[in-house]
Amino acid sequence: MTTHTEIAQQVLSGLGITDLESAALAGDWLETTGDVVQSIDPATGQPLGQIRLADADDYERVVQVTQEAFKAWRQWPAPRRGEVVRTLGELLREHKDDLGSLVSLEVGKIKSEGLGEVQEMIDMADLAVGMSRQLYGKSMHSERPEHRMYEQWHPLGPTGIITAFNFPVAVWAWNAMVAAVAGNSMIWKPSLKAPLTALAVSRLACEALERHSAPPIFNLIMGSDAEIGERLSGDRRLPLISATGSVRMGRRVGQVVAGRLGRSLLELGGNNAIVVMDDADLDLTLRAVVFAAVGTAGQRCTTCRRLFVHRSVADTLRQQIAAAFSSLAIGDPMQDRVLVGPLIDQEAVDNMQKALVEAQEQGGKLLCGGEVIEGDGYFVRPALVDARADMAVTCEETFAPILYVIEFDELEEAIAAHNAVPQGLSSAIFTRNLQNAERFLAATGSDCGIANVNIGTSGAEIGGAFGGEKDTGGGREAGSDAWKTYMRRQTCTINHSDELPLAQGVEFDIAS
Ligand code: UN1
Repeated sequence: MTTHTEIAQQVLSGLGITDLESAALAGDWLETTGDVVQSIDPATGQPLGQIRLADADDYERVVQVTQEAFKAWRQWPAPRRGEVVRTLGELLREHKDDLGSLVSLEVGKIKSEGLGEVQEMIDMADLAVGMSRQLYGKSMHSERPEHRMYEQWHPLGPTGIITAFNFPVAVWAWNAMVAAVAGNSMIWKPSLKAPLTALAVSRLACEALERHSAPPIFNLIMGSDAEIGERLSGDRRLPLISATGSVRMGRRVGQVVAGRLGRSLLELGGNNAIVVMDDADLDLTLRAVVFAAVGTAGQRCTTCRRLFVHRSVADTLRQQIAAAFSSLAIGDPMQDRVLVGPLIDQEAVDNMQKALVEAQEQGGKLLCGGEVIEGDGYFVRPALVDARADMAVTCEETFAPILYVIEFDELEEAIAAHNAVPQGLSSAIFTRNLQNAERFLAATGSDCGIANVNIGTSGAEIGGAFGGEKDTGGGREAGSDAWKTYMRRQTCTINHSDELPLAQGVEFDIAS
């Protein structure tokens, strides 16, 4: 039988990556000089490969190449930039299966979700190609005669992209495809828990550039948050830093970038909830809740962590969810019928156990699951916990499959509890009643960036803007006008008269 490590190595060598230690990309692959880190397969605990991190000199070289590339790339017409992105999308289509396997092996999500992640990149490329012909500015009517006003959008500059392990490549694509058509060059700092996938995708990005003789706009640097993350955030040569990850990381990035008056785009933690009304279709609800709670082993920022259930249907739904949780196939994410793979590492397992202890100390009742599965890898059973909204642990994001069930009587009460957490990413209501649905979506309803009806909290499409409020950071990626964040806006006023009238009727005649 082929081992996971062998499959990973085959995928990488199929893409021409044999020397894994050249793990930075600055136009060409760069021999880095920092520490060596291993990429660990969370399903076996075994190494899949190793890479060498970048040090301060490597960082400097990557930034300089990225800066130079920007100077050339910003002069390419946007539709031509779109052609490069189209080629990248085609390469991703060609290598979808291999890349899907690599995602699955490196971060432990099931193969179908690994493939879904690559599809999300392809969708993003398609969206960005369309955008490359739609970077519209408006024209305005000037208050002054024979004057014309319009706004135009220019490329912003070299962009830093910091991504997390759980969507190791899709989130890069959300940023990179749009940043590229917007005319920016970029530096990607991937999670050190998923470096091989980042290498593989960067290899294809390089190939797309080579095919069009384009400047090296897609660059890569591997390093820790403390070392490379800090450098990127504080670097005035990078006008935009897009960061996806924990609230703690995002708060730091946001503060450092704000300190130099740069622009940041933050997509941070969620603590998403589903509200189930007494009139909900329970079969639909059950399927949606289980996917939202245990998909990607509860490690999506959109994972459903809190379930508000109307008291009249709570017993039924609780039993159905407990039965579904207990019969889930947990195991090797590359195997066909498995639905739940491992957590990313031992720390994630420990955090889950800690949250379960706290939940019980705070008065919650463990209804099923929560056990650590003995043997290799970081496998756990999804946990269902009877809880109350005032339990502190339900206000935190624990990146693991724990679902807190909270009963309610009135929708208003559920909405108030729903909104009473620091995070504001995704939310959903299950109901067949129009009034309930509309109340959830109204300005007084869900306070999240995403609000769904009869659909779970996870699995958003790239056509809609993605992101959330409060501690989630306020950023929006993907979606129709995402490109504006990656561009600078310029207002132009042109006087084609022989006079010089001033705005607001101001008189200033130097001849009088
Ligand atoms: C994330 O977990 O950071 O909506 C992103 C979803 C995916 C993206 C999740 N399309 O679940």
